[in-house]
Amino acid sequence: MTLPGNQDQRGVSHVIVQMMDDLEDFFMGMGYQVVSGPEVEEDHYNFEMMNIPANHPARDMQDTFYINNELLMRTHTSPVQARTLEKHDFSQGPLKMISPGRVYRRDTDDATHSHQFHQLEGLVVDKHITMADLKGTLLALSKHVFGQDREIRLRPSYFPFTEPSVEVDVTCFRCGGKGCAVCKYTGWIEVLGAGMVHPNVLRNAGVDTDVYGGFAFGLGPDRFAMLKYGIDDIRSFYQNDLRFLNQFKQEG
Ligand code: 2U9
Repeated sequence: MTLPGNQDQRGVSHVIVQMMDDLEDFFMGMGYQVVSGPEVEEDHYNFEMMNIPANHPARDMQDTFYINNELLMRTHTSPVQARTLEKHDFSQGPLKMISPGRVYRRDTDDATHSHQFHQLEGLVVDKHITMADLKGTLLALSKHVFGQDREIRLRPSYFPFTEPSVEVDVTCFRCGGKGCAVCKYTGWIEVLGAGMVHPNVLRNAGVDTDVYGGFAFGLGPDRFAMLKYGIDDIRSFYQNDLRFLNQFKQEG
């Protein structure tokens, strides 16, 4: 009776789960639905539907773990969006969705690469969607995550599934854009990829491209958490060391 009781250890949401929860809240507040899908995916949805046919050079950068010729570990969460777009009934309104989840690549693990990491992709398809809609959305997102004073810039880039495609930089949250070690003295930090959905991708999903268009973006919750908390090694997320994980205890 007089012995001290056993103190239960209180668990902590994984820091990447916390990051994804926060992003989900942000996008749900703007009317997006959150959709998940299979991690073992068909080649058809992971590559063919995304305008990456067999022998496309982009397959090299997205080499993955193959179960057999048709089944693989998904290399991005885009197939969730392709599946949702294919089923979407536009007479019920526009499609606004995000797909957070785990993805896989044939990569050698080091401080900035992991064979398994996370993505959160977004997709909006409706009539009269422009690049201004994309830029406003990404600015609101960047301010939400990195601070209300942030600005963004879009640089031309290439993805098979968007045209035009952009890479998105945010002004450095540490120095405000003056230049420091965090932004490698450029004032800018690359945080996102995005673009207007390629007409081939819309047509693959049965969407009438004379009427509908859209934008899409992708970000890495691992990278976002590394930037936010100054974590220098992505492998820390996956080693389950409680001394690391317990540093991200939430309030309350
Ligand atoms: C559909 C149509 C278009 C998703 C997109 C990106 C740009 C992108 C990377 C950023 C860092 C992934 O986490 S990351 O490695 N993603 O740059 N993703 S546009 O485009 C889509 C998705 C689905 C149907």
